[in-house]
Amino acid sequence: MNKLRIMIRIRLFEERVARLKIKGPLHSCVGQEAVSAGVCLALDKKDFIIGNHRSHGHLIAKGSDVKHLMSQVLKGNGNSMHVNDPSIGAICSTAIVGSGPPLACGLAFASKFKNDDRIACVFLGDGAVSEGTFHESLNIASQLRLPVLFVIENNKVAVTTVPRQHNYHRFADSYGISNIKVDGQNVESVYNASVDAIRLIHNTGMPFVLEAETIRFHEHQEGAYYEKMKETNYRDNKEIEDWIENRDPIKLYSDKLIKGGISVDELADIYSQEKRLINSL
Ligand SMILES: Cc1ncc(C[n+]2csc(CCOP(=O)(O)OP(=O)(O)O)c2C)c(N)n1
Repeated sequence: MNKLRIMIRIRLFEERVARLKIKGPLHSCVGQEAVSAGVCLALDKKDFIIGNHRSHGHLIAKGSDVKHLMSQVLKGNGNSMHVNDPSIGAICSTAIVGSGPPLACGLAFASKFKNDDRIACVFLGDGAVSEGTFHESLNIASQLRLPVLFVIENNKVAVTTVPRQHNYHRFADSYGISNIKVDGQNVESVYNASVDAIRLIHNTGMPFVLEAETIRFHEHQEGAYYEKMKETNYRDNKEIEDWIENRDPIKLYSDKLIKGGISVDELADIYSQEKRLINSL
């Protein structure tokens, strides 16, 4: 139930900020909620997360107060891309594509040095995998045996660039790092894989690469300029519609809960509570 509540909270938060038309770039994670929820619920409160330009969901799932998050987003001028909340281990989000992995290595190194058993989890897009910093970070994390969980949110597109690779997690093989690819629309799959990955990191001291195949329902950024990109058909718009209809992580998990005996009213209650929370911001 917690997984559902978090995904709904993220969705409603993203829809609300989109309506506010804030100054500066706003990258929505609508469609990708199951990755944030599945990974962050598997992490410990004391573990670190490093975000990127699309990180509202990461912070919400790690337990950040939505009021605190909204106040950062409303500062405009790109603050949505630099949200943080050290009280829940969200040390920073950084908009320079590929800059998160080295920071995660630094945090993991500090944690190892202090022997305080904290994992550093970094969220990166498939675009960031093409940056040298990702590969350097895998190399150093492997060489120094750093407790880093690299989470690749493969939404199959970097702005309008559609890359040729499909299995980014396999890069980890070259560095002797265990890895897995999961269905990023299935919150339970993401959660279970994350629990296993985190256990392995603790048991072996080695990093782990988890790739979650997902999709962004919105355009790269909110706003009319990016909406127009749809017309270029840089990605298959029919496929996106199909995913929205059939691969929505919230719908998929709600259906599963209902099949498992949870009543529609109980789910509606969660939705109403979350709606009240987000509307109060
Ligand atoms: C080093 C660098 N190059 C280019 C950009 C411009 N930029 C911002 S987001 C983005 C796409 C990143 O794609 P991906 O990592 O797949 O994340 P997604 O936006 O799909 O979540 C680009 C190219 C940047 N911020 N930093």
